[in-house]
Amino acid sequence: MRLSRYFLPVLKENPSEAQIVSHRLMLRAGMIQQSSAGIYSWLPMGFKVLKRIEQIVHEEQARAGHIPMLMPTLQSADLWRESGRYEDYGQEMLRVTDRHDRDMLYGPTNEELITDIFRSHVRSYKDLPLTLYHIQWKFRDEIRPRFGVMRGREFLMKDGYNFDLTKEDALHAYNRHLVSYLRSYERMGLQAIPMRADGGPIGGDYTHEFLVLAETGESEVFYDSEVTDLTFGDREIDYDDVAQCQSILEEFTSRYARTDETHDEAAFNEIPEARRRSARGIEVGQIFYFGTKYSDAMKAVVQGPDGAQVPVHMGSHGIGVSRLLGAIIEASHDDKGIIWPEGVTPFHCGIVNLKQGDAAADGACADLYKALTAKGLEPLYDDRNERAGAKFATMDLIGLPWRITVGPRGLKAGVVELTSRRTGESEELTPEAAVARVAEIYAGS
Ligand code: P5A
Repeated sequence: MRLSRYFLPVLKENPSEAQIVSHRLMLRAGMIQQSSAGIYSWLPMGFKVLKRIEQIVHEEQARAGHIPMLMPTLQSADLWRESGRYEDYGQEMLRVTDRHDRDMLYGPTNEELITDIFRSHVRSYKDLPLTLYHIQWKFRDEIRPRFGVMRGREFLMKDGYNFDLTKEDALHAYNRHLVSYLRSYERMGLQAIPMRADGGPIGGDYTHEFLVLAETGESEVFYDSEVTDLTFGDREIDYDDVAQCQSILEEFTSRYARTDETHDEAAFNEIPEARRRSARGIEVGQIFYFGTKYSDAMKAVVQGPDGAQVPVHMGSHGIGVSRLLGAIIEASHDDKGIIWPEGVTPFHCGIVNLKQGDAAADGACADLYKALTAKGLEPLYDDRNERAGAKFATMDLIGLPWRITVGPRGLKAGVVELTSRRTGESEELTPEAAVARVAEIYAGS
């Protein structure tokens, strides 16, 4: 993409409504625009990152054997009356009436709708296990929408639902989700720690939230500092291997790590004092096992191996896709702007032309652009007639992890400059070597 032809409405001033750095930077970098309280338009740069995050989620769900689909945003109130949640959900649910006076709602989550789909089609235990998921907009009429996309009213969620014959099978589905989420967050450059939590309006008492530690986080958390040493890394996972998934769950959840809702002071005090931590975190996902809560209420039964009709065991599993942009920026920025992890960056590399209009510089930039594109990379070429300082400031603000700077002086010596946004370190390389370096950095991601 050439910047002169893109739509990147960066703001020079700090927007006064933004209280935390991620919100401020998303507005300044022209990623989002508020349309009303807690509801945002996703401008091209923000939209691009949102899609990168969705892509990672899809890839990791596919590995786990979970099946993508799409359910609507508007749902009939009748299904929610069946489960009993229509009244229980309270004012967070946005209720609407259609022209025939039918009660509808903008889905805050989809347990009822998916259970209805399941019971319409699945009759036998032989069709289990089954895990379906989608990535769809949700609406929760939060009392205090704030911090930009962190606590929105309309927000994008990945929500998955497992259907299993037995509790044991459903717990394996739970473990699969835990493993696939750990992998997903790591690919996004985040450490998200699973912590024992509360079931809230979704239900069930076996649930973990995934928290990214950050001072601006809304959740209060308590943990053993050893949990921060755990990384998932590059392990081979067989998602059908029950014992392997269980051992990963144990590895990541056996140490004390809880949100304030389930915090147990006595258990916490058993950790050696030097390892006790209380901090704040951003909840970027949550997984639940709630047994037959919905299948009992909505009569989602299958014929078991002995011929009897049994309610299925279920769980639901969510990732806060739009919230993740805020969480990633909270975890990765400096005073000049965003620093995107390679896994989610909107463009792989910036190209800054120090002397637009200079034939050699223009030609070298065009060649770099072509060569990077040929390697399957997406560069953002700042071809505007701006001072070098302004171009660097924009690149630093929008946070592309790598920048190639091209100027007539360097070109005379046959080199361009490759700079890391994270470390600020630069290297002089031939244009060919710079392309090869950038391609190598992204290989495999
Ligand atoms: C799990 C999937 C559920 O709704 N039902 C389907 C279960 N879980 S949850 O924890 O309530 O939500 C899942 C994730 O969605 C994000 N989230 C939000 N993001 C932005 N703004 C909000 N107002 C908001 N509310 C929830 C969180 O990341 C949460 O973990």
